[in-house]
Amino acid sequence: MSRKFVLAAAQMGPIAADEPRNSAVTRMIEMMREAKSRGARLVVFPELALTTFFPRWYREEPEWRDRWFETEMPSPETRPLFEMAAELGLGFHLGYAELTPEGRHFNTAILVDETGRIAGKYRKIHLPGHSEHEPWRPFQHLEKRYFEKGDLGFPVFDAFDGRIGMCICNDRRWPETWRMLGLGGAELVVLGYNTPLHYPPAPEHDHLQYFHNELSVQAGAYQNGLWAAAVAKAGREEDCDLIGGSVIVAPTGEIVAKAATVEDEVVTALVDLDRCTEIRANVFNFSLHRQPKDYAAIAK
Ligand code: CDV
Repeated sequence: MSRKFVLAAAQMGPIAADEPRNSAVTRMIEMMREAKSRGARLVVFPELALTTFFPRWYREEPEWRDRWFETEMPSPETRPLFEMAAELGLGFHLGYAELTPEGRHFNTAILVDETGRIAGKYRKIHLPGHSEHEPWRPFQHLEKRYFEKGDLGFPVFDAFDGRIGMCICNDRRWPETWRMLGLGGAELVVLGYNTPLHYPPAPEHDHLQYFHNELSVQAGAYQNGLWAAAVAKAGREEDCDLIGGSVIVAPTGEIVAKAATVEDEVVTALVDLDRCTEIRANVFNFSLHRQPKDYAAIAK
């Protein structure tokens, strides 16, 4: 049985602070139609794809924070995405802010299959930034204030005739993320990101933001012999420039599709999950070559 399918990366341009959820959803539905017209089976949307990247502001009122969060999925505003998935036979990956019935806040992503059913959920583990107001910054990065660390580990799901893993934005910079997903048997890792072009703690690295994105995703894919799709929310969002550069990467580490704009843009690639074997049966054959007894410090 062939395990080839067309994968779509649906980069999104900026979402204004006052842009309602249904506007973002309408943009996503348009990109789902575009992806389907190119034969896609799965479309990947960015991190926190329903709203502006709200951790860039410091606010103390809990009501201010909670307005950015989803208390149910699907909700009346997001249900059209699920209905469109079922109608088109097109799965999707969506990042959003999750508020649980117990009052817990997570930076979350879900994988939805071609019938519109949630097939998997991940909650971001490597939360970047800071938890207190830092007025010297031109914009804040308060993920450590508004979210708690994910509590689901790095699960891998059976879907799309393969094994699919997820991570979110800053997770992609960590080799541990990719190795955990690789050890879980992931053949495709999908992720979204909101990465500012300017990094206030180390502005001398601003010109490297696109490079570090590609470096991280290409290394993660190659060193674990898996496909990866990394998808941006891009462009000038509320006075903050976010990088684009959404990519689909093969298990060899090669970029096979790449966005060219910082706007809503769909890029596609033909993904053959059986190609993971090229790497996994050879240079990164885990059972043959890994030496976990020598890696104890990594888990300490
Ligand atoms: N949303 C993110 O996780 N952004 C981080 C920034 C702060 C460095 C990233 O890794 O792109």
